[in-house]
Amino acid sequence: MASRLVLALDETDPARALDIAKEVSPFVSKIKINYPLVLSAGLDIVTEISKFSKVICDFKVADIPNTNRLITEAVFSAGATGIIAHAFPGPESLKAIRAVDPSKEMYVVITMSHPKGGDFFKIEEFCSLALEVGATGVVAPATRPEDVAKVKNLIGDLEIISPGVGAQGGDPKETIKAGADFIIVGRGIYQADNPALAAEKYMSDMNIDD
Ligand code: OMP
Repeated sequence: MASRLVLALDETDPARALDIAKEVSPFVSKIKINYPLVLSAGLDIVTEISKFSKVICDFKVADIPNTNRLITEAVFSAGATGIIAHAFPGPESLKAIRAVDPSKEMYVVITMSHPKGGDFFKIEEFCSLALEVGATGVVAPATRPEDVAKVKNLIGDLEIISPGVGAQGGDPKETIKAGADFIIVGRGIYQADNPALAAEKYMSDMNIDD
Protein backbone atom coordinates (compact mmCIF):
# COMPACT_ATOMS: atom_id res chain seq x y z
CA MET A 1 0.00 0.00 0.00
CA ALA A 2 1.29 3.49 -0.83
CA SER A 3 2.34 5.57 2.13
CA ARG A 4 -0.30 7.86 3.62
CA LEU A 5 2.34 9.81 5.48
CA VAL A 6 3.55 13.35 4.75
CA LEU A 7 6.73 14.60 6.43
CA ALA A 8 6.56 18.18 7.75
CA LEU A 9 10.22 19.12 7.37
CA ASP A 10 10.50 22.06 9.77
CA GLU A 11 14.15 21.27 10.61
CA THR A 12 15.98 24.59 10.19
CA ASP A 13 19.51 23.31 9.64
CA PRO A 14 19.65 23.01 5.83
CA ALA A 15 22.20 20.16 5.65
CA ARG A 16 20.41 18.15 8.32
CA ALA A 17 17.05 18.81 6.64
CA LEU A 18 18.37 17.47 3.34
CA ASP A 19 19.79 14.34 5.02
CA ILE A 20 16.49 13.68 6.80
CA ALA A 21 14.52 14.23 3.59
CA LYS A 22 16.67 11.65 1.79
CA GLU A 23 16.45 9.07 4.59
CA VAL A 24 12.72 9.47 5.10
CA SER A 25 11.58 9.82 1.47
CA PRO A 26 11.04 6.06 0.89
CA PHE A 27 8.41 6.07 3.65
CA VAL A 28 6.42 9.18 2.77
CA SER A 29 4.23 10.18 -0.13
CA LYS A 30 5.28 13.84 0.05
CA ILE A 31 7.46 16.25 1.98
CA LYS A 32 5.88 19.46 3.25
CA ILE A 33 8.15 22.48 3.52
CA ASN A 34 7.16 25.51 5.54
CA TYR A 35 8.71 28.94 6.20
CA PRO A 36 11.18 27.79 8.92
CA LEU A 37 13.25 25.74 6.44
CA VAL A 38 12.87 28.06 3.44
CA LEU A 39 13.85 31.07 5.53
CA SER A 40 17.05 29.36 6.62
CA ALA A 41 17.92 27.50 3.41
CA GLY A 42 16.31 29.56 0.63
CA LEU A 43 13.84 28.36 -1.99
CA ASP A 44 16.60 26.23 -3.57
CA ILE A 45 15.92 23.61 -0.89
CA VAL A 46 12.55 23.02 -2.57
CA THR A 47 14.34 22.33 -5.87
CA GLU A 48 16.86 20.02 -4.18
CA ILE A 49 14.22 17.95 -2.39
CA SER A 50 11.97 17.89 -5.48
CA LYS A 51 14.65 15.82 -7.21
CA PHE A 52 13.71 12.78 -5.10
CA SER A 53 10.31 13.55 -3.51
CA LYS A 54 7.09 15.38 -4.19
CA VAL A 55 7.14 18.69 -2.27
CA ILE A 56 4.21 20.71 -0.95
CA CYS A 57 5.02 24.29 -0.02
CA ASP A 58 3.08 25.07 3.13
CA PHE A 59 3.18 28.84 2.82
CA LYS A 60 -0.43 29.21 3.98
CA VAL A 61 -0.84 31.77 1.24
CA ALA A 62 -3.36 34.40 2.34
CA ASP A 63 -3.12 37.53 0.23
CA ILE A 64 -4.75 39.45 -2.59
CA PRO A 65 -5.05 37.51 -5.87
CA ASN A 66 -2.02 39.11 -7.55
CA THR A 67 0.31 38.40 -4.62
CA ASN A 68 -1.03 34.85 -4.29
CA ARG A 69 -0.30 34.35 -7.99
CA LEU A 70 3.29 35.61 -7.66
CA ILE A 71 3.99 33.37 -4.65
CA THR A 72 2.50 30.35 -6.42
CA GLU A 73 4.50 30.95 -9.61
CA ALA A 74 7.69 31.07 -7.53
CA VAL A 75 7.04 27.82 -5.66
CA PHE A 76 5.93 25.87 -8.73
CA SER A 77 8.96 27.14 -10.69
CA ALA A 78 11.14 25.90 -7.84
CA GLY A 79 9.75 22.39 -8.34
CA ALA A 80 6.96 22.08 -5.76
CA THR A 81 4.00 19.97 -6.81
CA GLY A 82 1.62 21.58 -4.36
CA ILE A 83 0.85 24.60 -2.21
CA ILE A 84 -1.22 25.26 0.94
CA ALA A 85 -3.45 28.33 1.14
CA HIS A 86 -5.78 29.95 3.64
CA ALA A 87 -9.46 30.22 2.77
CA PHE A 88 -10.37 33.46 4.54
CA PRO A 89 -9.19 35.87 1.78
CA GLY A 90 -11.99 34.37 -0.29
CA PRO A 91 -12.64 32.82 -3.72
CA GLU A 92 -10.71 35.27 -5.90
CA SER A 93 -7.49 34.74 -3.94
CA LEU A 94 -7.83 30.97 -4.19
CA LYS A 95 -8.76 31.05 -7.88
CA ALA A 96 -5.59 33.07 -8.58
CA ILE A 97 -3.54 30.20 -7.13
CA ARG A 98 -5.50 27.58 -9.05
CA ALA A 99 -5.07 29.44 -12.34
CA VAL A 100 -1.25 29.31 -12.20
CA ASP A 101 -1.18 25.58 -13.00
CA PRO A 102 -4.34 23.52 -12.53
CA SER A 103 -2.31 20.29 -12.83
CA LYS A 104 -0.63 21.08 -9.48
CA GLU A 105 -2.09 20.55 -6.02
CA MET A 106 -3.78 23.26 -3.99
CA TYR A 107 -4.79 22.50 -0.40
CA VAL A 108 -7.03 24.82 1.58
CA VAL A 109 -6.81 25.14 5.38
CA ILE A 110 -10.27 24.52 6.88
CA THR A 111 -9.47 24.74 10.59
CA MET A 112 -6.23 24.52 12.59
CA SER A 113 -4.77 21.96 14.98
CA HIS A 114 -3.46 23.99 17.92
CA PRO A 115 -5.47 24.79 21.09
CA LYS A 116 -8.27 27.24 20.17
CA GLY A 117 -7.02 26.89 16.55
CA GLY A 118 -10.57 26.37 15.34
CA ASP A 119 -12.15 29.36 17.04
CA PHE A 120 -11.90 31.73 14.10
CA PHE A 121 -12.46 29.31 11.23
CA LYS A 122 -15.78 28.62 9.48
CA ILE A 123 -15.79 24.92 8.61
CA GLU A 124 -18.92 24.82 6.42
CA GLU A 125 -18.11 27.99 4.46
CA PHE A 126 -14.47 27.05 3.92
CA CYS A 127 -15.37 23.54 2.72
CA SER A 128 -17.81 24.90 0.16
CA LEU A 129 -15.20 27.43 -0.91
CA ALA A 130 -12.64 24.63 -1.41
CA LEU A 131 -15.14 22.83 -3.64
CA GLU A 132 -16.06 26.01 -5.54
CA VAL A 133 -12.46 26.86 -6.44
CA GLY A 134 -11.49 23.31 -7.42
CA ALA A 135 -9.05 22.58 -4.62
CA THR A 136 -7.17 19.29 -4.64
CA GLY A 137 -7.80 18.87 -0.96
CA VAL A 138 -8.08 20.44 2.45
CA VAL A 139 -6.11 20.61 5.69
CA ALA A 140 -8.00 19.48 8.82
CA PRO A 141 -6.66 18.81 12.33
CA ALA A 142 -5.63 15.38 13.64
CA THR A 143 -5.97 16.87 17.13
CA ARG A 144 -9.76 17.06 16.61
CA PRO A 145 -10.88 13.91 14.74
CA GLU A 146 -14.47 15.12 15.13
CA ASP A 147 -13.59 18.07 12.90
CA VAL A 148 -11.94 15.73 10.38
CA ALA A 149 -15.17 13.70 10.27
CA LYS A 150 -17.24 16.86 9.86
CA VAL A 151 -15.00 18.07 7.03
CA LYS A 152 -15.17 14.61 5.39
CA ASN A 153 -18.94 14.93 5.19
CA LEU A 154 -18.71 18.32 3.55
CA ILE A 155 -16.00 17.93 0.92
CA GLY A 156 -17.01 14.88 -1.10
CA ASP A 157 -14.03 13.48 -2.99
CA LEU A 158 -11.46 16.10 -2.03
CA GLU A 159 -8.39 14.79 -0.19
CA ILE A 160 -7.94 15.48 3.53
CA ILE A 161 -4.43 15.95 4.85
CA SER A 162 -4.17 16.10 8.65
CA PRO A 163 -1.40 17.66 10.73
CA GLY A 164 -1.14 17.39 14.51
CA VAL A 165 -0.10 13.74 14.88
CA GLY A 166 2.74 13.09 17.34
CA ALA A 167 4.05 16.25 19.02
CA GLN A 168 0.61 17.90 19.10
CA GLY A 169 -1.07 14.76 20.47
CA GLY A 170 -3.10 13.51 17.48
CA ASP A 171 -3.38 9.77 16.88
CA PRO A 172 -2.70 8.48 13.35
CA LYS A 173 -5.28 5.69 13.33
CA GLU A 174 -8.05 7.84 14.82
CA THR A 175 -7.33 10.47 12.20
CA ILE A 176 -7.49 8.00 9.32
CA LYS A 177 -10.67 6.47 10.78
CA ALA A 178 -12.23 9.92 10.92
CA GLY A 179 -11.67 10.29 7.17
CA ALA A 180 -8.17 11.67 6.58
CA ASP A 181 -6.34 10.45 3.46
CA PHE A 182 -2.89 11.47 4.70
CA ILE A 183 -1.39 12.37 8.05
CA ILE A 184 1.30 15.01 8.39
CA VAL A 185 4.05 14.43 10.97
CA GLY A 186 6.88 16.86 11.73
CA ARG A 187 8.71 16.70 15.07
CA GLY A 188 7.65 13.08 15.64
CA ILE A 189 9.93 12.20 12.72
CA TYR A 190 12.61 14.87 12.23
CA GLN A 191 13.41 15.09 15.96
CA ALA A 192 13.52 11.30 16.41
CA ASP A 193 16.90 9.62 17.00
CA ASN A 194 16.30 7.67 13.81
CA PRO A 195 13.93 9.65 11.55
CA ALA A 196 13.65 6.88 8.92
CA LEU A 197 12.67 4.31 11.54
CA ALA A 198 10.12 6.72 13.06
CA ALA A 199 8.63 7.37 9.60
CA GLU A 200 8.49 3.66 8.81
CA LYS A 201 6.64 3.07 12.08
CA TYR A 202 4.07 5.83 11.41
CA MET A 203 3.59 4.45 7.91
CA SER A 204 3.05 0.85 8.95
CA ASP A 205 0.86 1.79 11.95
CA MET A 206 -1.53 3.58 9.61
CA ASN A 207 -1.67 0.82 7.04
CA ILE A 208 -2.98 -1.79 9.47
CA ASP A 209 -6.67 -2.35 8.74
CA ASP A 210 -8.35 -2.71 12.11
P1 OMP B 1 4.50 18.87 14.06
O1 OMP B 1 3.58 19.43 15.07
O2 OMP B 1 5.95 19.08 14.39
O3 OMP B 1 4.16 17.44 13.70
O4 OMP B 1 4.31 19.72 12.70
C1 OMP B 1 3.05 19.95 12.14
C2 OMP B 1 3.20 20.68 10.81
O5 OMP B 1 1.89 20.86 10.24
C3 OMP B 1 3.82 22.05 10.90
O6 OMP B 1 4.56 22.27 9.70
C4 OMP B 1 2.62 23.00 10.96
O7 OMP B 1 2.92 24.25 10.41
C5 OMP B 1 1.61 22.25 10.08
N1 OMP B 1 0.18 22.51 10.42
C6 OMP B 1 -0.25 22.31 11.71
O8 OMP B 1 0.49 21.86 12.60
N2 OMP B 1 -1.55 22.64 12.03
C7 OMP B 1 -2.44 23.09 11.12
O9 OMP B 1 -3.60 23.32 11.47
C8 OMP B 1 -2.02 23.25 9.79
C9 OMP B 1 -0.73 22.88 9.43
C10 OMP B 1 -0.45 22.81 8.00
O10 OMP B 1 -1.08 23.56 7.23
O11 OMP B 1 0.31 21.96 7.55
